[in-house]
Parts: sequence; C-alpha cells; structure tokens
Amino acid sequence: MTTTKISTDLIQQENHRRQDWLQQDYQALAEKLQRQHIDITTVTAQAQTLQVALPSWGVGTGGTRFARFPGIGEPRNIFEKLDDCSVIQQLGRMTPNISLHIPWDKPDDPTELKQYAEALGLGFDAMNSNTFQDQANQGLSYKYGSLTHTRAEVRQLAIAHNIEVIELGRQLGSKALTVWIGDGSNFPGQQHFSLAFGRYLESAGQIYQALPSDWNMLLEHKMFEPAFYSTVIQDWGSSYLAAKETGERCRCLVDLGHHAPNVNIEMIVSRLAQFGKLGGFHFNDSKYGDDDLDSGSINPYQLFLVFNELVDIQGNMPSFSPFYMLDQSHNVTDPIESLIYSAAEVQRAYIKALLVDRTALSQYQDNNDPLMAQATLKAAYNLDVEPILQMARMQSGGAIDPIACYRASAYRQQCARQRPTDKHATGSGII
Ligand code: PSV
Ligand code: MN
Ligand code: MN
Repeated sequence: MTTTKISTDLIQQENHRRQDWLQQDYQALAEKLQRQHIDITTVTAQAQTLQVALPSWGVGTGGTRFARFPGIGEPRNIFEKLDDCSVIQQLGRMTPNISLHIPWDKPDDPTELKQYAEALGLGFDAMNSNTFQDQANQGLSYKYGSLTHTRAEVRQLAIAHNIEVIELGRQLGSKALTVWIGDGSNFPGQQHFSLAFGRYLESAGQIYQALPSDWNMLLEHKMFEPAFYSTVIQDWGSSYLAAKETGERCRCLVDLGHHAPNVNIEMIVSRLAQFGKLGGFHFNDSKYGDDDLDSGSINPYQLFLVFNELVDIQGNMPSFSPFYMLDQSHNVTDPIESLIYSAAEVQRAYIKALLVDRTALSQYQDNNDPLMAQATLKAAYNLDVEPILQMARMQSGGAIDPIACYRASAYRQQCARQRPTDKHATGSGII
C-alpha cells in the first residue's frame, strides 16, 4: 500500500467539482481532433506514459550567489524531500522517479532510503555526481579541476567519487550516472585545451569501466560557469566526442540552459539522436544563461520544437528512451508548485508534438514549402491541449487541477509546523 501525503478524498472532491467541465472540454477537443483523424484517447494514453524525474535537491528553495530566501516548511533531509516529491507525483502523476545528487542527498543507509521511497510509490532515476565543489574533509581540492585536474591524485579522487555514486545508485535501483563537471579555466593560457580534454577522456574511461552492464553514463555539457574563459565539456561537440570515445553506453545529456543564446537546441537533439548518442535531458528554461527557470516559462515553443524532434526520433526508433529530469532552481515559488507545473509543461510540449501531422510535414519539406511546413508545426503548437493533460492526470489518479488541489490541502502549512526553518537546508542554486 502506497503512503499518501495528500488525502485521496480531497483529490476526489476537488476533481468532482471540475469533472463536468472537463468532460465538455475533452469532448469538444475530441471532435476537433477527430476531424484530423486523431483519436484523443490514444493521445491521452500516450501522454500518460511520459515520465520526468524530479531532482531531489529541487524541492528545497534554490538561491543565487547573492542570497537564498528559504521558504516555509522546507525539507530538512532526504526523507522529507522524498515526502515532497511524493506529493508532486500524487497530484501530477508523471514524476514517479527521483534523481539524487551526491553528496547533497547521500543516504546513510541506501536500503532504508529505497524502502522509504517504495512506500511512497517512488523509485530512483539517474544519479548525479558532484566534483564541482569540495566536500568536507576531502583533503585535496577541486579548485583547479576534478576529472581533468593536472594532478593524478585529484583525478583519482574524482573518479573514485563517481564510482561510489554508481555503487549507491546500484543499491537504489538507478540505471544511469550523470556526470557534469565545472572544470575549465578563467584565463587564456591557464589550461592546455587538448591535454585537459585528454585527461577527461582517461578519467571518463575509468568511470565507464565501473558501470554495470545495464547502465548508461550521461555526459552533460555546459558552455560556461563556474569556468568563464573555457570549459572542458562546453558544448555538444566535445560531449559527443567524449561519449564516442568512452563507450557504447556513454551518451550525451542536453540541459536546455547550457547553450549560448539562440543556439538551435532542437537541431542538436536531432544530431545526437541520429548517431545514437542522445542519452537524456535536463529540462528548465532560461532568458540569459543557465538560469534554471521553470520549464516552458520563457520559451515554450522551443520546448515544443525539442519534443517535435523527440517524437520524430521515437517514430523511427521505438526503443529510444532518454532519461528526462527537471533541473530547476526555485527561488521565488513554492518548489512543489513549480515542479508540478513544470512537469505538466513538459507533458504539454510532448502532447502537442504528438499532434503534429508528420505526413503533411514531410510532404511540405519534400516540396520546399517552408510556409506550410512551419504552419503544420504551429497548427499543433497552437492547439489548447489542457483537457488532455487534465484527463490524463485524472485517469491516472491525480488531480485535474493539481495546484489548486495542493493549495487546498494546506500541505505546506502543515510542513511549516512540522519542519522548523533550517537556514542551512541544502537546495540547488549556489553553484
Ligand atoms: C550544472 O549547471 C547543472 O545543470 C548540473 O546538472 C548540476 O548537476 C545541476 O546543475 C545542479 O542543479
Ligand atoms: Mn543540469
Ligand atoms: Mn545547469
């Protein structure tokens, strides 16, 4: 029996109030889609299969390098973080797996944590290692790099950490390791580019050796920060080269916030997938750089275009199943609300991508009709698919309006009473 943090009666009551309107809206959309020979129930069922992992650290309020403004009732440890994740899953029904960041959310006893998660109906997605900051009492420092450090003993420390994270993940039932490093340089001349990349390949190779045979290793690139002049794995090109050199189950992870402004991310997605190297995503949105804003909050069209590629790839390769995670920093919202909302935005982009008339699109492409090609994409993008999202959630046991239901539950106020403010609680952000 799954332990639930929100009363199932409350979800039913809240749904009951909205059900008639939902039926009407769903019916109207069904008829509209029928005219395009699309069966709404098939699309709803497909929408229900989409899963996006929650970052354990994302349920704590984030921060910037200037300040962090803690919210009330923040989780104080990994168990309370799982409690919050279970609320997101209970209401939204598309986030049953959690991605841990080690050592931020390192469990003392993985078996105990696994059991705790299972009781809440949760499992574990990709594990994230952290060699971008020094850990307490680690002796050697990552100040000048980790997997690419000039000194072999520092590289060994970083490699050993990644192997430890794999071992933890194995005990938790995870199937992937995500590696993002901040290694790079701040001054021209500080680092020898090819030697540093060579050291990365050597270190990544050693981590890969420790990878269980049913695991994937995901290399995450990022253009800049914390290194501001050069970054070792700065773009998809370096990521692809490293993944290719490292091994078959080593793939690239695309974080939407890690690119130069205006870069065509959807085309990167297509390129990587075409050569079997697209392994996963970190969803978020950005206006200026690696802002870690909520998915779909700034550029929902880009998110749709990314999913347009993903659906296209899936059509040609049914086994294609990248790891999806939300990687966001919630500074001014309740993280639970942001994560519920963001997961739904990802699902919305997916649903719209499913509705693209691919036969028409490829004909317009073949006939060099750019206006109608983009109009075909826009026709799907401009549809209001909210009734599909709502129906998918309701049929899966979630809430038609998850934010309203969450607020009605007063879960956060309850947490505020049970979890006195801990000014030192960890969250993403100050990195
Ligand atoms: C780095 O900016 C990053 O995107 C990596 O995925 C880190 O693990 C994560 O942020 C922390 O939120
Ligand atoms: Mn990321
Ligand atoms: Mn990032």
